[in-house]
Amino acid sequence: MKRRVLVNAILVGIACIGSSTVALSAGLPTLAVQERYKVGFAQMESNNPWRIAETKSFNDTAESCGWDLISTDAAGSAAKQVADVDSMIAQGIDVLFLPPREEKPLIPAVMKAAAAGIPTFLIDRSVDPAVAKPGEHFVSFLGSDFIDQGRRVAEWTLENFEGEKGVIVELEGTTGSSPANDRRKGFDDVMAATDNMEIVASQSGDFARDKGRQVMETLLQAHPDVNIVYAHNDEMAIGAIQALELAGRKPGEDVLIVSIDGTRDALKAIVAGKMGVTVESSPFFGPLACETMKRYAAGEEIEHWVQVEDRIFTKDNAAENIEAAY
Ligand code: GYE
Repeated sequence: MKRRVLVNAILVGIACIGSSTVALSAGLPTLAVQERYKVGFAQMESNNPWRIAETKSFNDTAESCGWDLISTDAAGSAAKQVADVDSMIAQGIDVLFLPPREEKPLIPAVMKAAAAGIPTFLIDRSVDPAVAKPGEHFVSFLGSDFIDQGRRVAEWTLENFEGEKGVIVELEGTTGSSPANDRRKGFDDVMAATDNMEIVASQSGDFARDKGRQVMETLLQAHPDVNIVYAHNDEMAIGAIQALELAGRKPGEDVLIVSIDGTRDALKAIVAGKMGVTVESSPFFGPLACETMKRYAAGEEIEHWVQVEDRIFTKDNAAENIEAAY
């Protein structure tokens, strides 16, 4: 950490002298060191606290990083997100920060930005790596290890579930998105190798609270014996808690709720004893995006995956983290 800060200070120093350096990776467009950058941030939707916190993080970083920020909101439509990127390219952005809603439909946006010579950083979600490649079509993916998040939730569940046989309902994120694909894989692989655990239903709640509640209501009819709910994010976990309570169940007592993100509502639910665990997935990408962009402009070769480290929140530390949560 310390070393990174030092390296950055030196790089910022180079930037101040005004030298324009060339990126080391072949095939990628270069980014001149400038005082101000015209930056595009193409957000996918704003229907949950995670997305709102992420957008705020970019807005809050803009001034100190010298960004003239063009932000859009695709309102949950991959097609609109592609169109938003198109329009940013037409407006002549220097850099693109893109959280691709889904892995495949956003490939055209990445390819068009690459063809237009605009360095692109994928933020918080990735695209299909078989088609669009870091170091070639985009600079880097900045984000968490979603397989590991799913695995950590599964391992915590195995250690803390007190029943004899786990009857698991899984609420998946947005179909075709990298966190939904990988959080499912990480969790399911652990459970598949465990005798007393069965995933009886797995369905998408689109990472949204309302959808999570509706899907849980339906799945509860078919699987009244459910005693573990794994949600791919906290918003769906909160929706599931609502559905369970409405049906007279007691989340935290007769159903163990486990999830990912670390939102304020989830931490409160842990403190209230309704939720067991949430593995962190931080939305505060602004400062990391700034730092990585500046390293790139200074000619440093950027790792293809700038990996974010995630904490884990349980009853042991939820209360003390509520205030800093979103
Ligand atoms: O977990 C979820 C959001 O892509 C990591 O997207 C992100 C996920 C996050 O909608 O809450």
